[in-house]
Amino acid sequence: MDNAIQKTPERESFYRKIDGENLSALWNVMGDLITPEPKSACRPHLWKFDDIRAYMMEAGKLITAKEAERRVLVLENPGLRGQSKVTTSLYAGVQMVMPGEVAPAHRHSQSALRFVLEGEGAHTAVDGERTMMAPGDFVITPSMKWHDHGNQASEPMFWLDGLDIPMVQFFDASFAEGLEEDEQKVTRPVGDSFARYGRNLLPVDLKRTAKASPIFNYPYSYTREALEAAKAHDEWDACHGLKLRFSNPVTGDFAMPTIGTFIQLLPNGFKTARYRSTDATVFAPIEGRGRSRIGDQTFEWGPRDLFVVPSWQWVTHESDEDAVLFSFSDRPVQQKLDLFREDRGNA
Ligand code: 1HN
Repeated sequence: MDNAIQKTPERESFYRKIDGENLSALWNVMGDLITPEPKSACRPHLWKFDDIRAYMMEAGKLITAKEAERRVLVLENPGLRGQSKVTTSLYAGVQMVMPGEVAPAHRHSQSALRFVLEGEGAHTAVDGERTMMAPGDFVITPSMKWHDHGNQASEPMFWLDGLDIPMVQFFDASFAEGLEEDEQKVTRPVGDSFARYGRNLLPVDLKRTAKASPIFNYPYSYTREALEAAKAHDEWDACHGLKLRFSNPVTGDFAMPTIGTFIQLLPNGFKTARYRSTDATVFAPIEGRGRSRIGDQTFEWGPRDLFVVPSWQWVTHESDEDAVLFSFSDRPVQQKLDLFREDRGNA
């Protein structure tokens, strides 16, 4: 499918003629449409958290969370500039909420995840319930659920936002609205959904149609415990170290319908075997240091740095200390559409 079609004056004049009729010849573009392997404009890249943090503090002097609605610096993939995309299908940004600030309530079709990077004691409210946030916590905001953020603590709070914005854009399916008040009414106590759904118990006749997990904060303390328990048994995978997937306790599926989220432990000195998959992935180390080789580039990372691995590029990770990496991708969507592929090299 790579053969370039010869040009002749007759053909060129034909193309010009049909162009005026909003028609084009498939045989000139087929090779770009149907590639033998994924070809992506998305490029590997790493953002240092310290740099982003400094720019965010500067932004904090320029605009309030309220005026901005969300004070976020968007992670723009260098191969996809101007499109607010970290990968072809996903959006990512770093958000800051200063003490005393509120990011006002709104809701939209796009699903969001938060992965807390720094700070303690700020909260997010989702669908009438507040949750306090701490570093390493993974929080979800399902499609069309009201959400607002606030910080009544004394430190600025930083987190990574991941949204399915480019997917919703692709389907032209975006709806959004704001609320009159800055904060939505709290109707349930803090910790309610985790107490109900985070204990391996479900209401006997539960009939849930929502696709997102009823748990909206997966606290890092529990996540870390799960990793540590598995670590005690040396359950190392050659490509991933020890990798877990956040799940919806009702369905066993991913926690969110459009975004897959993962947490992985790489023990001190571990070097993974090469791996590639069709789901371009955003990584957020939260503990430890190391480096990742993506294609022919090497990226050194430490806690809170953010990096992106494009679709179908070989990746290896290496850690200098016990390292914990959060990551997210569009894997749930690709799997449901029978598009997901992975390649473990020879491992
Ligand atoms: C959003 O609602 C949040 O709720 C963050 O914190 C980033 C980017 C685009 C559209 C909506 C949030 C967002 C967003």
